[in-house]
Amino acid sequence: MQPSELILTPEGKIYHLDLAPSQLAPTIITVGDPGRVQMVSKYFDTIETTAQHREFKTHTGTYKGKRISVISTGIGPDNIDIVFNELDALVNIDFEKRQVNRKLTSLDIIRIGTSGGLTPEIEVDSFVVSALGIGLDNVMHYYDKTDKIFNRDFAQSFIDHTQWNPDNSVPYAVEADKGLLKKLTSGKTIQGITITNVGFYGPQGRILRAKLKDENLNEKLTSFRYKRKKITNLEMETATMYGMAKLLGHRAVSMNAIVANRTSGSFSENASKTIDALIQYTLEKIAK
Ligand code: R1P
Ligand code: URA
Repeated sequence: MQPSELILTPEGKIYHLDLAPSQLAPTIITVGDPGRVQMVSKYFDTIETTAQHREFKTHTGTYKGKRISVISTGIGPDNIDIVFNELDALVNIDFEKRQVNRKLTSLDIIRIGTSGGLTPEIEVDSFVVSALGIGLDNVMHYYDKTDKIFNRDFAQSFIDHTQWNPDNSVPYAVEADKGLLKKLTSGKTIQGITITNVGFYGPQGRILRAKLKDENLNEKLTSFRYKRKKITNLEMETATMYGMAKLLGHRAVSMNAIVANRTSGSFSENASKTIDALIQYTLEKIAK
């Protein structure tokens, strides 16, 4: 692998994450906000590594004896392409030989993020575990061998129902890792279907001053059903994470703190408290 493809720093660290292979734990929590890294690591018993380059901040340590890395991805699917390729490189590429390892390693990757609820039942301050992500971004379409990863029937049904504008993207659907989904689900969570889109305003149907081509998009998302299941929430990373994880042989699940409800127009009065509760819930479940 050429230096232009596998980019390493003079210290032998992967370029964007600024991490060496020994600094990454096999269980990784991703958060969007770099400020949320410390909200997670403050619960660790120990912190062995801290790193930051651009929006990618990492703390690696232990929680109840389990080694965990918490990494911020920043906002959006484009950053997920960077983070997932570099996480995979840290465990599956020999940086000295610049070759893929013969024996591959699978990581457990758990997102703790914020999200907007799409139906009245998905109340502000609730926790949604995404059983499936619908990707309205295009990151996955650059990769080969996605046929076995995508749920084509689901995506087609979504395209038909929404009369999806092909100028926007080609929607795809990917499931969570079943083992992690089960582990992170309880009576405190709702299993849902999560839409991942490329923006927060227009792509999520928010109108401040710029007019939208389709002002009814969110209504179409709310009325969509697949085998009687509804779309529950909107955010900006989950489907891309699920696609990249499956493509590279890792396990991923996305935990959503619902901070807004798009049908009632409400926003959490104490989003930090809800995020903190989801962090504590997720850490407890991972440590078991
Ligand atoms: C938008 O405000 C951001 O919040 C959500 C979205 O996915 C997007 O990244 O997640 P985070 O709170 O993890 O950043
Ligand atoms: N994050 C999003 O992407 N959308 C919301 O409505 C709330 C958080």
